Amino acid sequence: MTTTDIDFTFCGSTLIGRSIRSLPVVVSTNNLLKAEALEGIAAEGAVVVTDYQTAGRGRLERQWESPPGKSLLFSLLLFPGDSAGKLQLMGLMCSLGVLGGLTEYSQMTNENRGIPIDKISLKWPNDLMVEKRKLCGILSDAGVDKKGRHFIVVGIGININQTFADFPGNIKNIATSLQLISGKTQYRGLILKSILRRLEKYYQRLKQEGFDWIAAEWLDRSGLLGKKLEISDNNGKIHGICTGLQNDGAMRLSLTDGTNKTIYSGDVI
Ligand code: BT5
Repeated sequence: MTTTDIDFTFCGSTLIGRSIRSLPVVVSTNNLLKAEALEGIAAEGAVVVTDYQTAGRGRLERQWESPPGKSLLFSLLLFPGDSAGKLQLMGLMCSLGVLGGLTEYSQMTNENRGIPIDKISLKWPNDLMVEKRKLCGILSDAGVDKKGRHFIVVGIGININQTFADFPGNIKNIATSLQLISGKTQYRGLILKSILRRLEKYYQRLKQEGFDWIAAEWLDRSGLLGKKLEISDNNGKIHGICTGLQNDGAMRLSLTDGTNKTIYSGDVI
């Protein structure tokens, strides 16, 4: 499968995805768009999508692995105002956008796509999971361009048509794809458009209402409130019960010793 199965005609958005660039191969869509944003040569809402990344990145310089043509790998450029402290929220908003877009795509009427949407869950801070296997990862990078404008590049990697054989050994047991959960080949172009349309709605809402709804909506959709969580961060592992998210997206935990803790970054295990 190549980029030819991604139809990049207008996706119906006025901002997110009004300019979509499709490249067969790049180092990393985040690196490319961030470099352009720093130079001030990419417009708000610009999207770069590729078939293959030679050095796709996860958080903390981890690798994002994907064989050519099997995934949806894209980045988008946002100008959410002063971006200090907004990275986490943009990731949360985009994970809601991915879930909403996948839901819309799965309900397109002319064909049963076979995707069990109710099995897809949100994992803090911004993964989409199916039964403990990762379907989608999101990476947000912040910067300030030459004109002093704060920007955020959000990179999204979704496993679409991988079989187990396509995953390298180190992630075979922790990854899944839409094909694996549906038993069907899926259409990356349609999925991309559905996600961009959903992100457009969320981004317009953010521009009108501000940021405060994002964490609340994410928490509601995640079903994590009151759940026992184990989170690893720089200081080790922490166990606690989720008592909510702060408006900036940080996780609030009630620990077994009765104290409360706020976690700004880490991985739910
Ligand atoms: C992420 O990091 O999950 C963010 C991934 C973002 C990838 C997109 S693709 C487009 C854009 N351009 C980029 O260069 N990146 C973005 P993190 O939470 O740190 O998870 C990384 C970990 O996920 C790795 O250490 C592996 O364990 C695992 N992993 C790597 N590739 C995977 C895959 N295809 N599916 C599931 N898990 C994977």
